[in-house]
Amino acid sequence: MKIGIYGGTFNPPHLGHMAAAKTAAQVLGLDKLILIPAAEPPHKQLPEGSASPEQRLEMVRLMADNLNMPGVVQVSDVELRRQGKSYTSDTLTVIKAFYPEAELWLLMGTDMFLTLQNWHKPERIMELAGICAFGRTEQDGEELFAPQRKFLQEKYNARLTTITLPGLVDISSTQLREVLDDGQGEEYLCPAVYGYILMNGLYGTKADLKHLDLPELRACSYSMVRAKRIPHIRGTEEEAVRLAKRWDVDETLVRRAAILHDCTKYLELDEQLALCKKYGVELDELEQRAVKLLHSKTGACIAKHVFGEDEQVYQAIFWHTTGKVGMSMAEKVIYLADYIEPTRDFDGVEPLRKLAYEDIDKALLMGMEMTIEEMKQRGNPIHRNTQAARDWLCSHAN
Ligand code: DGI
Ligand code: FE
Ligand code: FE
Repeated sequence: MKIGIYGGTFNPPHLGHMAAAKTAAQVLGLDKLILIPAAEPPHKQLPEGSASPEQRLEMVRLMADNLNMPGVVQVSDVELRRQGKSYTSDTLTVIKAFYPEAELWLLMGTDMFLTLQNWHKPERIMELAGICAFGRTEQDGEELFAPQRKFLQEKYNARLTTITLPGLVDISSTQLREVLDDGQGEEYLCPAVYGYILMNGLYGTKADLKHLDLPELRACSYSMVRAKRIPHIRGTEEEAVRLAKRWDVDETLVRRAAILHDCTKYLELDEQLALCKKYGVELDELEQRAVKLLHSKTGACIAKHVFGEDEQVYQAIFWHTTGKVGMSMAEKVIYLADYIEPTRDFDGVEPLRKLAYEDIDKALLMGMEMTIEEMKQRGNPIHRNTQAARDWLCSHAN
């Protein structure tokens, strides 16, 4: 088994780290790639205004999830759990003990590679792991790389490889931190990581969460969900805008509702219940135990209280899972967009898509009847709002 180890301060993790991780995994043929944020880097003090170790760990987790390499990429908090400076030699020792048969590769950027002999216990590092250095281009630093390679090979008998990163994102975390407080730098970050930075006011970003532009609102939403849900949220936004154009509904309203509609989807039941309590949402008996029915309510609360969205956005999110009697056009659009957006794939989605642009009420009725049918098949209780919405549409869709 080949295992890559990619450590660093990740303050913050950016697209350059992502490209390096992806390329290294491919080029080296890694079975596993472990990302390890350092608690206290040995070679430098963390600058003032840095994110805390826990926040850096959280950002690395977001980046890892967004690398979309399940089963390969994982994040380790070994260095955060260890007291004192984060020495790579210690970390490699721990990993080697855990995977005694594995071939380890330590990944690092150019600067680190050129100073490897100055690290704590370099002989131990190179005994435990091969070194994989990233270059920007084929020629990049070759005049520096070549003598360094020769030196490390002769002195430490090191296993070395260099990989070039095509289209490397030319930014450092240092530069990024400098521009983030001016509202720049978004293009160098994975949206979910950028959203996390904004929501936590890191690096001097003091975004007014109540008046975010669309890209920032998207970033915040994506930072709250698993990466695999993002295509669905993007799809819902797209579909909602198309439906809004067709049915003459406010585009911005449905866009903002779609962006946020599933933002609390991954909260546990106890967290959902706590939010409902905090924001005074009353729940019936079924809702208190059916966690899937709660994210629409808590999502609406976050939209209103955290992001300052208006009542219509709140309502559209609130009713997106069950529907209700007397739905507004915006509520209908969000309900349907969620149902038929381009990444949805189930029996009957095509006729439903067609119908949504011909007769929105008939499409809604069809959607609700499909949901009811599915609930019955799965043995799930049908919520009274789902049933009432269906009956209401049945009485006036024809
Ligand atoms: O959040 P999404 O997956 O995009 O879609 P959604 O908000 O429509 O949620 C769908 C889930 O909600 C699905 O797992 C079934 C559940 N659900 C919808 N209506 C009812 C329901 N569950 C019960 N028990 N009763 C309902 O009436
Ligand atoms: Fe949902
Ligand atoms: Fe959804």
